[in-house]
Amino acid sequence: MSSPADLDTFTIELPSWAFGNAGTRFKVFATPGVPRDPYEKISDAAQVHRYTGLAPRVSLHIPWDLVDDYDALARHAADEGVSIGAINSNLFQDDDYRLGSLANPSKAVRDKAIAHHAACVDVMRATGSTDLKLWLPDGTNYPGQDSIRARQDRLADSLQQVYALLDPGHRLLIEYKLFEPSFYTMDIPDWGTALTHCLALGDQANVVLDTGHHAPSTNIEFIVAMLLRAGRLGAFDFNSRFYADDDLMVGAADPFQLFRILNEIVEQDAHLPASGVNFMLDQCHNIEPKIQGQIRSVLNVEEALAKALLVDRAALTAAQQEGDVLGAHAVVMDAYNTDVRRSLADRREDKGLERDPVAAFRASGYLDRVSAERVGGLQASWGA
Ligand code: AOS
Ligand code: ZN
Ligand code: ZN
Repeated sequence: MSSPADLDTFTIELPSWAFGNAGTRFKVFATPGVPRDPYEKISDAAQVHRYTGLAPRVSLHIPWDLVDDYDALARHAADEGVSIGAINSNLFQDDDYRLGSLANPSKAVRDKAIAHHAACVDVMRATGSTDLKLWLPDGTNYPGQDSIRARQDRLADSLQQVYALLDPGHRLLIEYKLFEPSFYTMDIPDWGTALTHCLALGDQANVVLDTGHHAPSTNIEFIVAMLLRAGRLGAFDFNSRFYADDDLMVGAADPFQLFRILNEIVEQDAHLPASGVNFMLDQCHNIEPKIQGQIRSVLNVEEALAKALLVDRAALTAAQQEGDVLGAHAVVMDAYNTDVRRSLADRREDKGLERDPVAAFRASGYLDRVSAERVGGLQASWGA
């Protein structure tokens, strides 16, 4: 049975790329104090954990976070009080991938993409990461450009080779996306395709649900319920969208949707660490301050979870059994409409954290210090 005390074990993973300069294809705005290397990205991420107590892991992206010595990077993370989370591969920034990577018609290109994952698994071994995260940008732009079926066959074969690279205890997390960068077909456009590949691969393969990767009005909580039922919801990429893959702060565009998602999570006890669901953020902060944007996002997820934990499950089940449509709906809405901000601030205070993490970070002087120290900070490398 879920309880508000479950908040104690809930954690959120931060993306290293949230801390670098990001933007759209129109403009990348430079921000004072952005990290100059992966070490500084981890230091910034550690600030989010320091003020929220909620974000003890950082996802890396290879090659954006390339360093000579991953043991040293993992030690730096530990010194900062965090650890390395998922390792994200990159299949979208190489000229060889014009016609795709793991589904490319050319075996040589597919082999190159598979070899990149072998390098990512080496990073996992060096950093103690257990999740290899694969977002496949492959697809086609025009009917007839390539065979949809042949691409799936090549993809299945390549994925098997990537899966074979994993150690016991490693997981392959496969992320789907409706469109972009390909606009006619994506080779993994939806949860059905991702799940089909995961089921063929084996128990170590799970689906990643990025909240921005669906058609408008898709019922995402339904997908959450189905993937949990199948035991294959490996992770979230949380963010907000108004239109498509906007990568805005989670909980900003539609806090009610975030609550509905977490309500399904709590119903199946998937908020508990034993579920293995990795609650990650996949966001970019193009115009707002980045560390504060991450703090705000982490708090938004915690707030939605706190409300979902308030749902009176016994009353809800009783109302559902009795066919009391409005009664059941009221149980859920009562929880959503509860203001949990004060009780979460009280919890933070009890744990020795500041009541208002954003204000505390702003007052800390960290940003002024790093802005003076860091000159020539990094771009996130990609605005999505
Ligand atoms: C792309 O649209 C996906 O959301 C990816 O998860 C991610 O943003 C990218 O791979 C950065 O690592
Ligand atoms: Zn994503
Ligand atoms: Zn995305």
